Amino acid sequence: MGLLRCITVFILVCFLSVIHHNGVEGSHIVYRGLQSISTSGVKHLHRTGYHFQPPKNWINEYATAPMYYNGMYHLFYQYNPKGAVWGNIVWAHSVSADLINWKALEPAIYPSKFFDKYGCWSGSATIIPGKGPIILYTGIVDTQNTQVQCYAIPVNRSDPYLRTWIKPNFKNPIAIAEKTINGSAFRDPTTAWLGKDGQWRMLVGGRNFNIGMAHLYRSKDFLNWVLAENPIHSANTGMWECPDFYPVSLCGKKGLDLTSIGEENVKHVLKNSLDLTRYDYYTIGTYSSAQDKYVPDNTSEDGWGGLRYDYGNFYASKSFFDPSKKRRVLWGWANESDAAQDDIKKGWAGIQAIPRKVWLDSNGKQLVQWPVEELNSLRGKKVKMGNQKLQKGDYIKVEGITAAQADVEVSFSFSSLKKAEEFDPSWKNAQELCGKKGSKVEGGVGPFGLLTLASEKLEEFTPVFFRIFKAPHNKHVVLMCSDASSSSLKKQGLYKPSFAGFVDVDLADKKLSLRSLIDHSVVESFGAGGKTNILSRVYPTLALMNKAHLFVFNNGTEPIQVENLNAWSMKSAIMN
Ligand code: DQQ
Repeated sequence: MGLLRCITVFILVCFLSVIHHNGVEGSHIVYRGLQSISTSGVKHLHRTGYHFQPPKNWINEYATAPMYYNGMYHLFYQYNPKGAVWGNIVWAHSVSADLINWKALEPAIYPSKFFDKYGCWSGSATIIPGKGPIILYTGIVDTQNTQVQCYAIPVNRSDPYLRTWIKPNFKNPIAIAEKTINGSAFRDPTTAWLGKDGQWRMLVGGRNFNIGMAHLYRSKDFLNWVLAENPIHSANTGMWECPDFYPVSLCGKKGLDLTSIGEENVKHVLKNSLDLTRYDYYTIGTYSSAQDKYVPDNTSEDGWGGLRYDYGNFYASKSFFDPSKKRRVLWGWANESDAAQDDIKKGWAGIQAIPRKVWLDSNGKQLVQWPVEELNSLRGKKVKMGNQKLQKGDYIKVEGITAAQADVEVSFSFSSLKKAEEFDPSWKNAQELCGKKGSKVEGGVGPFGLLTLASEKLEEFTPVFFRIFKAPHNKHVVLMCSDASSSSLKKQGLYKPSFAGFVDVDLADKKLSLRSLIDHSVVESFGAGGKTNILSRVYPTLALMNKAHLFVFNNGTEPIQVENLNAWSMKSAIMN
């Protein structure tokens, strides 16, 4: 990192830390005057067809306590029943048999006790062998946002929907901030795991000055919890929200449940949602159960330059083990990129990314994600394109599907990398690079990819594309972009970033693949089989419904071959 960039980042960290040191820390922007303005009518314009959303109002952390129990998937999410901005938070609850079609139930957890009078914030579910599920969540006890950890249990665990939850008075709250802990930065308990020593363990996100951390608690009975002397891990990154800690198998895509934590033949993943950047970062590393310590591998950087689940709009995610398909499933929340006033007008805010299966890449250095297979049940009419050459400047329309609500899988190939542009090693920041070298800036190998949500005459479009650079020692750098800068003619109040990430992929076969899930105001893309993923929120004004189009394009001098493209119109899911 250049000296100037280091200084800028340092100043930014200090500035943001100062804001966060005012004693009351909440993480979401609070619009007191707006949070209880009830919705006068829901605008359907940019609502999604198959990405989860409730009928109206604000959601965040859709994936608070995801779980599979007795044949049903449960989703609880942070919800404002009174308005379209953050506030009045309760745990809304939906259930599904397939992770795609959802039935809304009444809120499961809402303020009702002295320990959660001012809010029921995020948490997790743990299924206790022989006893059933228990939810751990953060209660807000006062107007200073003082946070404590609480528990709730279902009234009737043989109810397939687990509709009603209670918070027993006995031992609730189970953890309050001790003197060493900052009580307004102490939240989001993880799923607990049972150690080989017979003790349960859970993590709670926290911050001490600028050090983000995952506090470790132990319990013999799930009711009496004792703070361990040291956090399981910490780093100089600012507050850690919604930590998630789980084992991954060293070979294959099979998921593991938390009983494998601490085993020798597995790796461990620690994910933190960094409040200062509002992105989800993870490291891959080793956990020693003897010391109760997690240490990231030296290939996994801790902090703002580290690996991200998604290089777009994806935050406060949570994973769970799905025993029915022996997989780990990851959920993330995608906030709006428009202004709070827009959200009030449209009567809703926040969607959920498509649930993703997650596993360790064969290189052992990163995770790979892919939409759960159940999504394919929504695929309708299919069109294909194959052996289509794209010369520099070609834009070829993919006809015959509903391009505003579609699933596209494409594999591109090229015959040589000779024309790739030189990579300047000072280009550390993919998003900055994509901002400079957008889809229209001519390159050598790339930019090539998909033009999603495009209007007929290309006044609006969201390109998802690759650009390949030549690096020293015969290596190549692959940049993947999802660029919202031309996504909408609307000028005011929209955040239109050139989201981007580098893709660690072997180009020996001279091929790159891409999948994009397009859904009216979201383009969720998976590069190189899910190695680098980017979700963008966009608000077209022209590229709407049947006026939206899909293209393949190439703006590099090296011709690109569309080897195989399959695109499907997507049916709408049953959504709450
Ligand atoms: N949102 C919740 C908190 C969490 C934050 C409150 C993350 O529990 O830390 O709605 O966005």
